[in-house]
Amino acid sequence: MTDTLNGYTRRWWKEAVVYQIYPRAFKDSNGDGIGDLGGILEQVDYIKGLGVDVVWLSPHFDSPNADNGYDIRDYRQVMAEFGTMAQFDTLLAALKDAGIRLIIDLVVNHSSDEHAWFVESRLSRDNPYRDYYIWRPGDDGLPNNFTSIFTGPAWTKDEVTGDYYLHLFAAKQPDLNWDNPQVRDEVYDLMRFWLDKGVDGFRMDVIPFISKRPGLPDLAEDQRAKPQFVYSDGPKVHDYLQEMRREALAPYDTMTVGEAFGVTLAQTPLFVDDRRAELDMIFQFDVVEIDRDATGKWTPWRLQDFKAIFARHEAALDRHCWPTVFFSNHDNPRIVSRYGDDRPDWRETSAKLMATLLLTMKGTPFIYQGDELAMTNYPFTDIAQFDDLWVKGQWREEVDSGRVSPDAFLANQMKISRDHARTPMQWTSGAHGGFTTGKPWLAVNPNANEINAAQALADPSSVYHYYAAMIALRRAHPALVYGDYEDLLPEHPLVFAYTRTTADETLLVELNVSDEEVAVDLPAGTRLFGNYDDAAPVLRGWEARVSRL
Ligand code: TEU
Ligand code: CA
Repeated sequence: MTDTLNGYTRRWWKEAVVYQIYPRAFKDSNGDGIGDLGGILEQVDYIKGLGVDVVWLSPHFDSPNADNGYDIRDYRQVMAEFGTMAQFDTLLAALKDAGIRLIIDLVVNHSSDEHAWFVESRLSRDNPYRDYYIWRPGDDGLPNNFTSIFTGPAWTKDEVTGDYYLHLFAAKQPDLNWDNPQVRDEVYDLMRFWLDKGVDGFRMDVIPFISKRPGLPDLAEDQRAKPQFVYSDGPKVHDYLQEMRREALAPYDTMTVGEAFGVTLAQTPLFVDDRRAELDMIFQFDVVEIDRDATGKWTPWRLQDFKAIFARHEAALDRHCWPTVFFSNHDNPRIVSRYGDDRPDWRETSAKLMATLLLTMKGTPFIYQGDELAMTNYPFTDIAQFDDLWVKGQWREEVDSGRVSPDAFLANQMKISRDHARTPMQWTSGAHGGFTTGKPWLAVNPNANEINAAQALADPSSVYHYYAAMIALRRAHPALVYGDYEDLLPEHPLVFAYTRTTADETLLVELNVSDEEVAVDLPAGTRLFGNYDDAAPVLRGWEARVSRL
């Protein structure tokens, strides 16, 4: 595919819809309470039924699971709890048979501290692997004021040599030293290992963090609340990504998407402009940060500001750049609880509205497992119910120190916790939502008796079938992929209305982001699809409509 449409070069990954699987929480096939590759294999038809083109698998590599696999001990082994390499190969083949590509999670800003490289590295100052990580002498205390994204200092003193090593995440996630060419060669080598197996590309974990500022200068006072804007802005990141493309990716037909935590919209083209040969796409954090204040706590958001993000992207990204669209992932709360309305009367309608938005916006859409069932946030009431190391770190820092009350802490986590996304997939109304016959590693949401895949598959008007129909609609209308984007009502506080236009057609999307009836003055057009059965003169509560003008 090398032709163009509306000025864009057509590529399969621009036209694809991606489904993200967090294996630990997807489906357990052997009763140990942990999701696994066998479980995914059982559900290939379920995934195929949505009509998605690509699966992104969160880390499936050998790991001690300090951060649920985002701390890799061996990049060439499958996590024993998830299964075997033979099962991985079977899954890859089964997905290909179903017409689905597979991308895997490349976590190479850091490894586990149990990775053989780090085990060697910490042994002595002159170990050949010493320079695989970032060490500084420990005599004068912390080498600089960097903080870990997961709270506390980004340095840990290692008793063997008395030196500190850098970890921008947990202490069990030491940062690799990308300035060492041997490290880069190791990474390109392991990428080829998986590409040679037939994987179709990578989602790259916090990839902008790989280049560190020379001399590791301290964070300024105003950088300390959100250090990601410094960590993502090292001088060599683009050299390394271009080298990675040449050395590892170029011979293969891949898709790459970088998790660009801390990258601004202005910096985005530097990563994704196709003339630079770096990444195909990045995850920009504007949308998922809309309800966070300057310190990262939850804060209410306005529809006008939400809409403005998409208008800014349309203006800032030219025909050489391709966006992504995502409202959730394994690091964020559930879509329907956060942007929709998860009360019983509106849960399904508002989840369908969010599906309409996700699948009619410009950019490759990413669906996170369970959002196609309109799964909701978990009703957490106690710190003991959480699994995420980040929540536990924040609790120690804020509650144990007496700065924040337990109630205030829990109220905030109810809004933002990553664990909302990580509770097990709800397959049936049976015990543990049909996720496992054993004891699940994280509790299943008590609403699984009503909200589950068996129910959704049986109900033609379910959110699952709505996703499938929206994906089919997107496939049938190239304007929904490549069309120009224009916001028709940027100042409206309740309605999001926009067009997607190519030379061949103009589609109008109308979304009432509220439970009130609203009348808007927009052209009528021919109704193609929506979350109510019929056309009406007003937009009803959480109504979503797609029409052709
Ligand atoms: O996330 C990077 C990251 O910084 C997020 O945890 C971010 O802090 C959060 O989304 C802000 O809302 C990646 C992975 O997605 C995450 O699961 C890992 O824990 C982290 O890297 C470390 O590998
Ligand atoms: Ca299992």
